[in-house]
Amino acid sequence: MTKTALITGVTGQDGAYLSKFLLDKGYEVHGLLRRSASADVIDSRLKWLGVNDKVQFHDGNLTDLSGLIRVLQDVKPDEIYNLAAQSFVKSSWQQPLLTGGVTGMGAANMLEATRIAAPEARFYQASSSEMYGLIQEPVQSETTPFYPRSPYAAAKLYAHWMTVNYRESFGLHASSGILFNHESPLRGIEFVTRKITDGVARIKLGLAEDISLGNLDATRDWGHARDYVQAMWLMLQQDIADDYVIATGRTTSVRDFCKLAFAHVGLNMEDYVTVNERFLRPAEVDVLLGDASKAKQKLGWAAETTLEMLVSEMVEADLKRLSRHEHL
Ligand code: NAP
Ligand code: G4F
Repeated sequence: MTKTALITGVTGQDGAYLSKFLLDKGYEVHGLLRRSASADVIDSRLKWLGVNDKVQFHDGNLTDLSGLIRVLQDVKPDEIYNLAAQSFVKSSWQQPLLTGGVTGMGAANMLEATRIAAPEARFYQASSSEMYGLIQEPVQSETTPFYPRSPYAAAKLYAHWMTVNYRESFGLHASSGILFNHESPLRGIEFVTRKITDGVARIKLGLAEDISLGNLDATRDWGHARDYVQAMWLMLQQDIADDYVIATGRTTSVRDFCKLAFAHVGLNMEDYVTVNERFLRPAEVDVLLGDASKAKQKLGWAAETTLEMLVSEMVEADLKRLSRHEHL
């Protein structure tokens, strides 16, 4: 029997990869679409993956509970993936209340709408390694205490505990995926990996002279979004809902990510990268390194894409995109 999924954040990086993954599995895929004046570009990621006309869109916003209830009543999903958020950490200091409202309360709205209108549906919450913040253990697992360092992380932590709470209080099949950073050619241009690969491609093509970055010493456990959406789905196929860390188990500095990206086109990063205070944060998450052994043992999941593969795929995609004057 065909399964039905509803994805919030369907126009984002993960929403696009998850849509493709579920459509390939034979799902009927519905997406929540927030109203935008830029309607002509809003489905550009789905288009890039060739699935924009296979997803059924529904107007809605995470901040509007009654609208969410109506969408759930219409769609009657078997699975709900709550991926929508104000997801850019740096912006969360400029817009702390909006971030709390969308990323925190928005998730609570989705849980509440599910409880009211689709209590039998399985629910996935997009939690984040950013919740570990000022890390309390050198390698972070499901049992590592959280220490959020940004309004974004505090909002995600609220959403995470609300997910656990709705599971324990109301018996919802609600799982929380604590995903470490995952990237792809569809990553937003404001995030550091894509900013670097786009910059490298511009420099190589003679369209730019340098890249201005912030903290080069921060390290992240970077994987590929395509691998990570599989883990989301696997969580919802389990009999019992639970929380899982999803990570590669390797951490790399922003500086070393840069070196790899420049090396891919035969250039040295030292000749092109400058540091600008503008890109520093009021509080930094210095290191993230995940232990995904629970996901490996219980879900049979492990990251397939190495950092080298990810960097080369992203640089190549940006070279192609810029050569064709395409934008994303
Ligand atoms: P993304 O590319 O920034 O996508 C965010 C999505 O949320 C977009 O579709 C956006 O719509 C939508 N959205 C924003 N505000 C909304 C609102 N008020 N109502 C409805 N939709 C709204 O994020 P991503 O990288 O795909 O990440 C997916 C989720 O995983 C996010 O919750 C993020 O915080 C979390 N996460 C990401 C990572 C990572 O490394 N990528 C790691 C851990 C957790 P528009 O297109 O209209 O802007
Ligand atoms: O790419 P970033 O902006 O990602 P960040 O802050 O780690 O957040 C991402 O991953 C989280 C999972 O841990 C998600 F929850 C969240 O939604 C998002 O997807 O920054 C990565 C690192 C930071 O330490 C930052 O200070 O790169 C450093 N950095 C150095 N220069 C920069 C820059 N970040 C950005 N965005 N721009 C720079 O110029």
